[in-house]
Amino acid sequence: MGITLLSPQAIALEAPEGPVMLVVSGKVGQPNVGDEAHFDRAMLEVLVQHETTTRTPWYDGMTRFSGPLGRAILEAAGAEGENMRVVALNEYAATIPVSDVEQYDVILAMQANGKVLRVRDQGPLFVIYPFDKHPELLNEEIFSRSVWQVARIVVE
Ligand SMILES: Nc1nc2c(c(=O)[nH]1)N[C@H]1C(S)=C(S)[C@@H](COP(=O)(O)O)O[C@H]1N2
Ligand SMILES: [Mo]
Repeated sequence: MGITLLSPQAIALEAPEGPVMLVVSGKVGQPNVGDEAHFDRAMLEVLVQHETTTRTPWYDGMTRFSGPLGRAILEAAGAEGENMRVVALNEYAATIPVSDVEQYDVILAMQANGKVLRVRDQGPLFVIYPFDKHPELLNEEIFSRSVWQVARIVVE
């Protein structure tokens, strides 16, 4: 099933000014550095944000995560694809179907309980699914898509 996320009105993506936190490559229709879309922290902060308060296998008790919606990142990059290959700093990678971010409010969390996620606490970006709202997500397949220390997304 082909999915089009690029709207004709999409605003051109400006080049990053600060350190690059996320590189989106592959099927990117809205590149800002070569054929890739690079995002610094400020650029990620102006995308549509979402808060997810949930239990996870990685933190004790309920944790409030916040960050841009996965679909907002894809839209900003003008991404058109079926899958996202999400790659961590340590090269761990998982494939997330684009349908997941359309169906669920999946975020790339930049903060947990109001504190910026540093690399040492699984930042700078942590894929967080809304587990508490959708208990069907509590399974090993979705856990394996819950990539922390995200550095890159390849849209395929
Ligand atoms: N960056 C990174 N994210 C990752 C992983 C990893 O090794 N590195 N492991 C994944 C897998 S396979 C699972 S099941 C969950 C839970 O991993 P844990 O049981 O080691 O906490 O995190 C996922 N996210
Ligand atoms: Mo896993």
